[in-house]
Amino acid sequence: MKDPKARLDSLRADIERRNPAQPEFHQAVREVLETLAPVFAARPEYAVPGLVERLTEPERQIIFRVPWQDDRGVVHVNRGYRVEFNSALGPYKGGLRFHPAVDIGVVKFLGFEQIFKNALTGLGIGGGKGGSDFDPRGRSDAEVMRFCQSFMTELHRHIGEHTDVPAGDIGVGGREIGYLFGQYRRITNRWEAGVLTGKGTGWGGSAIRPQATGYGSVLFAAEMLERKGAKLEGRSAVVSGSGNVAIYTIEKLLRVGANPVTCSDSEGYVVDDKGIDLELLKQIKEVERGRISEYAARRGPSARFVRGGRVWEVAAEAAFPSATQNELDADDARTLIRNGVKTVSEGANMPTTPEAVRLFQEAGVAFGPGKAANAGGVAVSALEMSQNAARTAWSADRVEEELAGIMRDIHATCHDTAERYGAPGDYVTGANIAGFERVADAMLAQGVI
Ligand code: NDP
Ligand code: 2IT
Repeated sequence: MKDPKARLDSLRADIERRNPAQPEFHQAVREVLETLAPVFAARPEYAVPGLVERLTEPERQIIFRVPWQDDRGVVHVNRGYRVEFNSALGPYKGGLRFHPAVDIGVVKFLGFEQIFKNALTGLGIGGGKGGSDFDPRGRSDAEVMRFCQSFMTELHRHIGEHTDVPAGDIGVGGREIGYLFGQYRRITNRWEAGVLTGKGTGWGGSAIRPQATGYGSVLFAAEMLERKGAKLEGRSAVVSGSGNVAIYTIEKLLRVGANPVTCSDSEGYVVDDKGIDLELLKQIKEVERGRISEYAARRGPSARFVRGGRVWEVAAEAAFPSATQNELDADDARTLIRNGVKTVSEGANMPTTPEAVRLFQEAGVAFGPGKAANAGGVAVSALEMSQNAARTAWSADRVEEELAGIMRDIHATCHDTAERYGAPGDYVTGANIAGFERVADAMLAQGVI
């Protein structure tokens, strides 16, 4: 057999050839394969032909038409996706993204990452992802409802509490999950609470699910710093994005006594010298569904809006990329390092480019990859599934305690796995290998399927 590195390189070339024009998927696969050579060298049972080939090929890919009418009666046609990537550890699990940039390559990158992330939670969930190129921006509630109903009219036949359990992601929050759940219930005539997560707490949702990703990302950063004898308390932080993950990252940073000074959207960023005013941010983004430029206009002299600017130019000791993929590149990493950043925790999926990751690691910055650092969201989704199965609802305190325990375990698993494979402090290698081992063990035990 060829040496593991050469074998992985040739596998990678094959995957790129068979999946043309999917750059985000290629990037996600490359980042994982690059770190697996040591595990193939140390554990020949994983080097069996076909294992990586199966892991990088989705079990099922569904693409469908989503027709809907806007408030003026004009018909629009969007494309819907669900990629059911791997069910070795449990039902497919992962969010739905509604954003104009969604295509099959983006959904596959997200579904691929989700396999390893979900494995790291230890909670018995497989990996999947879906969404649409529908742009919810500027659409009325009624338009969003009609879109969600049309989307679910096709999706319902592919999902189920024991099959595939979607949730939110960019452009999909509590409002959309409500409309999707309503249509699923109407079509199937079943009260099947566990078919979707991120539901309202009055009708089967888990406490703390909206907070879970952001809270978890801050907990992961705190764990990384603690290993270095440092704390988040008293430190300044830059956060990108102003959606679900960013808002609850800011909330948790304030709770642990750190000072978050920024947030952003696709038009620019806000920097607030007094620290972000969480209530004002929530009012503008969650209640009014507005833009963050309004935050600066309403906050007073401590805040300014930098149109078209990059949040990473603001000096801080901790950075939380929480918007979208490839939003933090090598130049941004150099700026952050020059300004003394100590830790980076990925709230978003794959927000840091591979070169930027390398720069952080070379500079000794504690870097938490998304599949570990943002796993709190899907972990609480799995807890929501448990509560639904038992027809019960846990208190917010209980869920928050469980979340903290899960994030501590994920951190320890990544940390210890990296050490075991001779890469101490490298959470990217630790997360990829630990996630891979769990999925690969289940796949090998279940035969060639
Ligand atoms: P939201 O839709 O709530 O917020 C998304 C935020 O990111 C908005 O501020 C949005 O700005 C910004 N954004 C989106 N696309 C772009 C872009 N192309 N360029 C610049 N800014 C952009 O989504 P979430 O907060 O839920 O998701 C954020 C990230 O976290 C995503 O990577 C998602 O995959 C990841 N994630 C989410 C989890 C969850 O539970 N929700 C769990 C784990 C990871 P604008 O309004 O201008 O588009
Ligand atoms: O990227 C993610 O982990 C999510 N969007 C959450 C998935 C989920 O099923 O809760």
